Amino acid sequence: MSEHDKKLTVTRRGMLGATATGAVLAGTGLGSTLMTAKEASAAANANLQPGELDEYYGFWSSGQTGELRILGFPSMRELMRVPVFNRCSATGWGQTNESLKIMTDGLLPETKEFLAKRGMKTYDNGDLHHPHMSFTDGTYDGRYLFMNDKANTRVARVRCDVMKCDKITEIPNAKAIHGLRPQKFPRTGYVFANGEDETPLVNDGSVLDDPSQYVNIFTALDGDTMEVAWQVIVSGNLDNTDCDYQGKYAYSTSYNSEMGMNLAEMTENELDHVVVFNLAEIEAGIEAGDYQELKGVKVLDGRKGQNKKYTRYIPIPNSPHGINTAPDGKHVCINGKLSPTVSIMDVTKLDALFESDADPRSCIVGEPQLGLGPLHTAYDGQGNAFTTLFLDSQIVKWNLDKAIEAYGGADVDPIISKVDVHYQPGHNSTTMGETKEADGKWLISMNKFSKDRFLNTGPLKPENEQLIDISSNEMKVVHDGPTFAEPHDSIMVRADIVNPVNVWDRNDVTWEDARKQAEADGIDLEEGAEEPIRDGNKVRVYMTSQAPTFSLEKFTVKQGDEVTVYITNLDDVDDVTHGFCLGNYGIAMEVAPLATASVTFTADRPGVHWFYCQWFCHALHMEMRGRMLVEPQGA
Ligand code: K7E
Ligand code: CUA
Repeated sequence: MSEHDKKLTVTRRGMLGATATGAVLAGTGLGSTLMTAKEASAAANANLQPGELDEYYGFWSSGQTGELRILGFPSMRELMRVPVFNRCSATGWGQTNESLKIMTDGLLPETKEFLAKRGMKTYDNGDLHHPHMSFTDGTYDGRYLFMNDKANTRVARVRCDVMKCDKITEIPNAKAIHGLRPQKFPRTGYVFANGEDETPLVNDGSVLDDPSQYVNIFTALDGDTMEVAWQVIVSGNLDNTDCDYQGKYAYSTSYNSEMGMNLAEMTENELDHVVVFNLAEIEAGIEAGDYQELKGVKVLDGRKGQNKKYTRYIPIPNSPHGINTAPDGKHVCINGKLSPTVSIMDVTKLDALFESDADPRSCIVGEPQLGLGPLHTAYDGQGNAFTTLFLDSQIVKWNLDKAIEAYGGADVDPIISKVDVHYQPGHNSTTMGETKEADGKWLISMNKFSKDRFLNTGPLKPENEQLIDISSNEMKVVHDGPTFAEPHDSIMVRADIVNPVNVWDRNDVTWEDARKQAEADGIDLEEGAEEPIRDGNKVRVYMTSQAPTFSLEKFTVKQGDEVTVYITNLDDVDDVTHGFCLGNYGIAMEVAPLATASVTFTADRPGVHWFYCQWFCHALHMEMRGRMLVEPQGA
């Protein structure tokens, strides 16, 4: 591209940005399409040239699609989809033995029984809202990503070295895990997870339509083992959660302190609350035996009115939603949703609530009115906050210190600027914004509706994630990015923190079971076997793959055999993934470089069945195929 063409591209993109912000700029006389040099350079940075790499990884939820997505920032190119709670046709997630082990190991026994009756091994849907990375000393450490499943009450972990899910834990006692955050300091550590829906503590049918006996549960998992560390019973449901930079407190919003069962009851009170959890007191309570054990978990009672030192309830105007700790390590913004305010909590004032029973509102040091429908707040690391206004379809940039001064009576306006977004933003996030290394470069507004922003796709339309340049006081929308069902939250992580491998380590634990079985059969996974190993009606087929062949061009089994196919990909080359797709058997899986993958099925269709490599790997990829010969029963 010539310098001249580059300039044209930049200018055109700049004009689009100016159009998007037109409504705000119009009133200020700044609604011109002329760009300053600084504006042009910011817009140019968002428009990567072919082959250029992004500066940030974006880790994206996918809502009811149930997967994790990886995007590049600022280009907003979608780079990868990582199946987690969903069934994936491309990778075999939810079908391979390796993925089924991860998806079933952490299920409760009662769930396994329930699913077995429906002929299922695991759930095949999920609702993934909140992906967050593990921390060490207040910033991302590139080890893991953690995420919730609101649909089926689970928490999952993705390994950042291979970008695959390695643990899924179903949370007992709680219902509908929603808000989720990893401990920031000293490290993760705990993963905090909110139960959104209230149910009887023992939900076995003995209590039904008696909401006075329903409770909500706050859960802390151990991020290293993914086992539940402890739970706390609370009053009111739990929405979003976050924690401090000191390792002392976690806190959750509750939009239904009334414990109402319908809309009118749920929104009755003027004030709901934030529940603050005192981690040291909870650990001491466990040490002292002040808990009941329920489904193998130590459950403490932190309900309102218990006056135990595990929790405090801070009244917050009507139905707060997002809760976000600022990179200054001191302030926490609680977003009012039905109230036009954001409440600023000072974490250094929390000790007093627990030690001296001070007025719970004494930790609130600011409560600016920002606009209609504040849902989530992000930060630039320079003392400013960015709050989504769902009803106003705007992002508001405001200053924390000024809001605190105004609360103290000073005549200052904390609002710096507003920008229109399209339309109805929920979450927003900034580059490194939920760490102490927030760098104030970019903001993503995750808008629930796109309406007219893209070509019409029928009644179901994409969401619209808008990239906003926040390097100056005047926010500029520079890119529209359509997304499918239905991201809620995202994080943007500096690329140097995330360093995935190119090929698997042959000693990886993922195929430990396959390795053990091969050893028992006297087979080397890396060599495969020439004939299937028969063990009653169980048949094990060991193959290797190396572009463009499988080590077996055919194998023979009997109708009714339970067949397990193990494939080890010997290609030690980055980006040479093979696959195994068995036609008309509904079987397909990915076999990544130097990985082993396996799948088990019953060979109940006699005849000739071709299998083929379904990941394009070589000029002779079409030729990479073979036959499964199934002898009819009685033959
Ligand atoms: Cu994080 Cu959408 Cu689940 Cu707010 S929630 S928008
Ligand atoms: Cu191997 Cu395509």
